Amino acid sequence: MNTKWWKEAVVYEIYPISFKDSNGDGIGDLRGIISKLDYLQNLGVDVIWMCPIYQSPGQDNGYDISDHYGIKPQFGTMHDFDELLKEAHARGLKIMMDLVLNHTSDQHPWFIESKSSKSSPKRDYYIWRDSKKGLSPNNWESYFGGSVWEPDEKTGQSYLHLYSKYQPDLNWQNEEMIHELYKMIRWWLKKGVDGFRFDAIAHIVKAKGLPDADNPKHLPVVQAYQFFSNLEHVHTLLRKLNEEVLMECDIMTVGETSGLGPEQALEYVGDERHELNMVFQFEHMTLDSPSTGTSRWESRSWTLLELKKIMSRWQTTLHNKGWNANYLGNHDQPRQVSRFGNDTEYRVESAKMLATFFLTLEGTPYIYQGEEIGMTNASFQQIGDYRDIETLNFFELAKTKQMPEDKTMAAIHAKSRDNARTPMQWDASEHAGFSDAEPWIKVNDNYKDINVEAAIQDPDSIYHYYRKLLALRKQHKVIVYGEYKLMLPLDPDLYVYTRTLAEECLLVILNFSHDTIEFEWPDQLAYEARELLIGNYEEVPEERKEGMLLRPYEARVYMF
Ligand code: TEU
Ligand code: CA
Repeated sequence: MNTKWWKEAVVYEIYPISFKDSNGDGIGDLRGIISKLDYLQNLGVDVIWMCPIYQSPGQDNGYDISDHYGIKPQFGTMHDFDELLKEAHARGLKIMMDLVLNHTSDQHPWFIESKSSKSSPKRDYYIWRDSKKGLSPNNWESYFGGSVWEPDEKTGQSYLHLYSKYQPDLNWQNEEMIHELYKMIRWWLKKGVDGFRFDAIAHIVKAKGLPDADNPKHLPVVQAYQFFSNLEHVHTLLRKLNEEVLMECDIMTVGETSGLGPEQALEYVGDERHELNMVFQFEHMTLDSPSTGTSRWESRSWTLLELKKIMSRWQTTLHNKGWNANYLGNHDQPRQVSRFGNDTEYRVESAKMLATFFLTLEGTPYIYQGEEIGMTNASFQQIGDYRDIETLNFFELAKTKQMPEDKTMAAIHAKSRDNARTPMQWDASEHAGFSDAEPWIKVNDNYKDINVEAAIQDPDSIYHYYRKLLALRKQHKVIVYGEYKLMLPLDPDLYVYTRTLAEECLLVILNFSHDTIEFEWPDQLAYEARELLIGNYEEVPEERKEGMLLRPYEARVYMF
């Protein structure tokens, strides 16, 4: 068993702009985070992953960096950052930074210089091409809608951007640029940060020649993920980054890698590869989209059988070879309880059930802010209440395609990234205790019922359930390292698995349905020796070996 501190850690993701405002401008900030460190310590997490707080025009809430060495004033100062690091460390909490290496802001001095002329020494830091007879250099579609190419009048060339046009992609064929990034990463390491999340790292390499994607329907732009995702050369670059910069430090790394399966993930996280500790996979995040190749804004209903299949493949393929990162939500995804649970009648039960799930899988769990109190999707009625650039671009594009507005809004309610970006709900006071002023984005209407203060006072709350789960994880190594085995693979309502480490065995039973479901105790597990470790219903009726009834969204973890 290859033990590591980052395997035993639980990560809490903070979206700084929406976490806690300390100075009454309606925007979350670093001093706000400092004021909540005790809260996080009490919850029992170990690492804070902080989404970008660098200098940025804020077109994509900080994922458009204009100075990697500076803090955006709305978040605070470098002094505040240093204090946050110190205060976190004093509480045994580690800080993981978000590194955006695929692109910068169009306001970054490198890009301003690159754009200034074809002969600029920094021209090659980005990806510039001539237009083809007034057309874009190729037909690739950007993640945020429209072409990946933005024409520039001054030099008559276009630059490539996989995300918004405010986020030009860096050219990883330029050694000088790469060395500038190394220098920057070393600078943060020297400050004592404990890890990095590598944003969109799967995309830093683009296919040679930037070829057009097949386009049988003659669309103006088409999805072309295969030309800029998980290409072989990414691995060489990551290994080099490790050799030259990361290797000596005992930090933790996680890469954001959409579009791969577990076998391919091993190329990033395999023990012998020396690339990343773990990656965020996206397979379970596409469960409720019709298929690859369709817009991520389309929805379909998903089944538990598919979820089991996907998660089981990741669990078994990586066991003893690499390491998983487990999450059900983040700042780019809808709220987990709204998406995979039930955010009305069984909100509390299903939020606890989902927590039981992703906190008892093999891998490092990532809790996204607000999940520990069961926060739900934003579901704003007016488009004017949305702030996310991807959502707003989609709305405009849908309009030009004459999509009926109710259909557009339904898609936004289901999938918008703003679902999970509303302010953290701290208490029942005005603006949910997030700020004294009107927040940058509306607070969810349900904050009077769903908030941290109420959750702390209620011993049966989701919050206290998370605390218990996190404490159990610290106590029992089997939860961290145990081998996963799926049981009842064909049961459409129950997700059941065991985790085994030497003599210790865990049985996890999760009812994903809103009905009461019968469960037969598996013969191979010693019923008599069982001990209920945790369950999400306060009272557990008399247990039975056969025909044990599991209530809606019930979760139980037994130990042998
Ligand atoms: O997200 C990137 C991201 O989600 C894509 O790489 C993904 O493949 C695609 O969206 C699938 O739908 C990161 C950040 O998490 C996000 O907030 C940023 O907007 C984005 O990068 C650009 O920096
Ligand atoms: Ca503020």
